[in-house]
Amino acid sequence: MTIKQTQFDAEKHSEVEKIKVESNYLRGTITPSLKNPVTGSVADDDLMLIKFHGIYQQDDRDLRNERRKQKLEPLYSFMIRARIPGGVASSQQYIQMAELATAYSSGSLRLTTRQAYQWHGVFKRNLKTTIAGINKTMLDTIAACGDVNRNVMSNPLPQTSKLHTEVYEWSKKVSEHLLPKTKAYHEIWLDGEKVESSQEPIYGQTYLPRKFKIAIAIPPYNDVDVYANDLGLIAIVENEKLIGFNVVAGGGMGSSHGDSATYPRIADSLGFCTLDQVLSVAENIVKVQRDFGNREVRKLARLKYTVDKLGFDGFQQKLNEYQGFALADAKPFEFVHNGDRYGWMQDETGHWHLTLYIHSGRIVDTEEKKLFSGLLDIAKIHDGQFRISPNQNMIISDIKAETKPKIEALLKKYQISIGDTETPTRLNSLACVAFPTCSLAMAEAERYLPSFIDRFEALLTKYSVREQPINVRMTGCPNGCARPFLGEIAMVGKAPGKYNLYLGASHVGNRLNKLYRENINEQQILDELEPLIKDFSDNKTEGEHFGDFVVRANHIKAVTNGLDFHS
Ligand code: SRM
Ligand code: SF4
Repeated sequence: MTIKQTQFDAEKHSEVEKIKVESNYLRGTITPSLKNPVTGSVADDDLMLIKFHGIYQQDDRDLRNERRKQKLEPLYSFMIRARIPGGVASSQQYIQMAELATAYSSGSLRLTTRQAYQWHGVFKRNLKTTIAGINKTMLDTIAACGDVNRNVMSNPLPQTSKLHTEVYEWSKKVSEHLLPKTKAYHEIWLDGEKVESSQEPIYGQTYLPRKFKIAIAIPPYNDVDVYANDLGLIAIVENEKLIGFNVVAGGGMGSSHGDSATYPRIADSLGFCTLDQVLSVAENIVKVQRDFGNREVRKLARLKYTVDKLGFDGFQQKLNEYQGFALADAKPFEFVHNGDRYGWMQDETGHWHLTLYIHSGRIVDTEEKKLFSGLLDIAKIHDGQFRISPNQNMIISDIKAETKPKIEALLKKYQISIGDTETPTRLNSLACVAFPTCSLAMAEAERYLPSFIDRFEALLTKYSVREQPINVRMTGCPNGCARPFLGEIAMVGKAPGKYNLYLGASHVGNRLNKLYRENINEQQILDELEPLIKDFSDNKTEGEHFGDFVVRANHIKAVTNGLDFHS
């Protein structure tokens, strides 16, 4: 079959498509923008292009009004995101990343819900040095953002070293395979040799219509929230050997308040692929999206909308045509939850792994706790890895038996939690960044979640269900960065102090939740939750989770398909 790749259409396509096509493969005017001393920002068109290089321009929203009053431009700075497939870094790399945070950013490292590191608050004058520093650690920021495939997630699986290594290698292979091939990144940030033109064999000049995300899960753990991805791979293991992956496609969380054309969606099952088919399947799903995704309206441009536009059968047929083969039937598997497993664990090689609870992934020193310094000291005596979990936590992994007591002593010294003092609900809670750095935030999330959980825990205690693990997720807007629509309870920001309350996702991450109450404040949320928690306490069946209970007890309708999310 001959594939006719989408060409830019100035009449129909959005402004962003024009910027991409005129950028000479993502170069734009980024270099002159960086040199312009008059402003702390970059030129308008470059705002979009720097995302492909792993960078977002932001401003401190806490200071916006004050600076406006003083007739100053906003306090611009940049957020840098590393591409780090599977979230795995060596101790040495961790040390170097922490040093960059101290030297050039606001002094914290932020672990993301997609297993990446973020540096916030980097000023324009320090951007090149910071990116060069990240590259010196043998990591990079290419395609950490932008209309391309992003960081490929994989289960950090501390229980078995062999399977983790095998699956992690796949996350690297898929990530490398789908990387943009333009030399713009090396030219701009690393002073690489100038190349006149570039080729993008997979993406073409206009790249993808929108971001694209891939995650690999290893059942029974769905900690990557595989169904929230454009492409999900579910590892199938037989006789302790990885034989291939079940393929799911068309997942995503983002939506806009009040716009029912947008909706979160759970990925559909396409079948099973063998290991030698993986790269072809990933590449061809990307190509179908490249050619059939919506390039006119960006908020309808994710693969999930392409799948619904073509219809599931139509999408599958296109994919078969592009890849030249059909997938086999999906293999059986089971997920048990989508959270992390905290504390110490020993693998089959005798090495230890420690999962630490990091509130919202923020590694920072505060008056109360020196988490940043503590992890840095641990990295200095540990010669294994640091793995980020898909839930913003840190796994110190491959710890030798003789290093374990030394790490334990440092944890004690710095009072770092191994997840044995918090409630299961706090451990299962997630919040996105939101204020003060996120330009799209409508309400607080990371800074507010801990105090909300304090009050929610009081409710759980009152009704004797404090030990129940309930997934609570909070975001500052409906873009869904903490995957709120897969929370058994979710609060999605509507306005300062006001949230939409969603209920009824499954505990294993394979069913969406649904809007329960709109635009309410903390007290109203707790008042709404109290009778439900009481009912849960009185009437739950053995082993039943809160999300399943509220559906069974008819408090909320189950959402089996993204198209039903608003109905
Ligand atoms: Fe996100 C945009 C933070 C995971 C859906 N996300 C943003 C931006 C960059 C705001 C912006 O565009 O200006 C946020 C920067 C805040 C800051 O100051 O750091 C932001 N997203 C994050 C992170 C850091 C949240 C976190 O607390 O960890 C996560 C970084 C992941 C990474 O390492 O790559 C993050 N974002 C997600 C996820 C979860 C996931 O992928 O598993 C989602 C939902 C899944 C999905 O994509 O459907 C998500 N982010 C979005 C969207 C909505 C996309 C859509 O389809 O509509 C936006 C807005 C956009 O793209 O226009 C967005
Ligand atoms: Fe920002 Fe909204 Fe994402 Fe939160 S969910 S980080 S507020 S874009």
